[in-house]
Amino acid sequence: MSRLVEINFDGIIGPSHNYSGLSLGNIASSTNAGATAYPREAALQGIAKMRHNMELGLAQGFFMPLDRPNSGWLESLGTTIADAEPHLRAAAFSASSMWAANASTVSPAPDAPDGKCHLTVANLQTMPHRSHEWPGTLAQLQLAFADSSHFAVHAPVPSPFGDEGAANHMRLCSPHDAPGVEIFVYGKSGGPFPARQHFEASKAVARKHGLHEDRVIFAQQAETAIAAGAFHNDVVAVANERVLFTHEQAFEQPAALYEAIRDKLPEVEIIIVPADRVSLADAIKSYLFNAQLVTLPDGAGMALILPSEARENEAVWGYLTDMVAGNGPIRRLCPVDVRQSMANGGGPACLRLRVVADPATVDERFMATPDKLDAVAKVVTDHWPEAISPDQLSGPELTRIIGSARHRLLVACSLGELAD
Ligand code: SUG
Repeated sequence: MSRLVEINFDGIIGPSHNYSGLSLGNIASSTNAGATAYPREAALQGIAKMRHNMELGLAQGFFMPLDRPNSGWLESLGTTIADAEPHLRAAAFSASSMWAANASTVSPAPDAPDGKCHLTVANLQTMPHRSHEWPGTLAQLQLAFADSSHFAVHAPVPSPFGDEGAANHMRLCSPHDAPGVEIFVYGKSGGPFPARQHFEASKAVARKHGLHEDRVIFAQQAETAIAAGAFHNDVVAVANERVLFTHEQAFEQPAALYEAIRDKLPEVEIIIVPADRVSLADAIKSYLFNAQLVTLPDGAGMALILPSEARENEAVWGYLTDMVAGNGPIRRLCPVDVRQSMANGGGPACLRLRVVADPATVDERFMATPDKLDAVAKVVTDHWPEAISPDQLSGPELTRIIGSARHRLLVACSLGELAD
């Protein structure tokens, strides 16, 4: 019998993690440009988050870091790691596939007429350093979800329509294994910053997944939110089962969106955080909405797995503690330390891709167990570079260390076939 649960697949933070300031409109990335990064510490923080969530009783999977620097991509641009201009070299080294929320858009089986879980790999074409992720990500999705009686993995939406995956997609349902309402959030303009998710890409994904138009909503991201640094919608809103937790200023036309949701899912609970309690600036700085909103087992309600930065912001923590003291669906706050990722604009929710599926239908090499996480942590501890500053990226020795570290991880996880 099939048992559909939400599985969180975290991107293991790769050995080339660094701060090159590559993402215009992502305030943390720009602010920390040039700083020294600590890949080993970063990956161990990510592993600790996975362990934390497993201890809560949640299903956990992971994806391997991609092969970096991507010399094939540089070759297609007529250059090499040694000769590339610094901005291209940095783009080739980026460990950005750690943010698995941008790997793909997922429509679980109960939403699709063919009864399969559909995944479209995101093209991420707005940012050069992310635009070359998709072939490596697609290879992993095709392995992890190879069982074609349960999954359909789709190629990316073509250019010029930027698609950033699940970071701009929310699913409301009650509970996970019931048919859901899928909300595709796109951007039109972000003032000085790019709007990364194109409306045409959102519509294409919904069509490719075969979703019925009655169960789909398209909503525009607020221009002011993008301009304030919400480069993805998951920086200002998160949904889980029948709960939408959102900042008041996340959407261009919030009232129309809430009405459309209530119309399609009357049992929805919309928790709107007002700007006079938490400003957009505080929401973006603390990443309070980039929490994993999860349903705890055994009827214990929902929990927010938050970045520890949210606890350090008085306005944010004040709001959250008042909220959990009330009688709402969110019962628990769990801060986790993912500071290394946060300094590049990636919170707990960015680091994971949610897939509602029966874990028995997923290639078990991608499913986490405590023992496997011990083995992953050992490879990281022994082989991930301790520190990388962007001016070190040109050295051949660093390229060798990063390549061999990743290779050891693939071997430890029996995923040698992803070697290139
Ligand atoms: O695409 N940062 C990522 C962060 C992605 C966060 N994901 C979600 N919100 N789901 C980005 O902007 C920074 C890389 C650098 O500057 O070195 C970066 O790519």
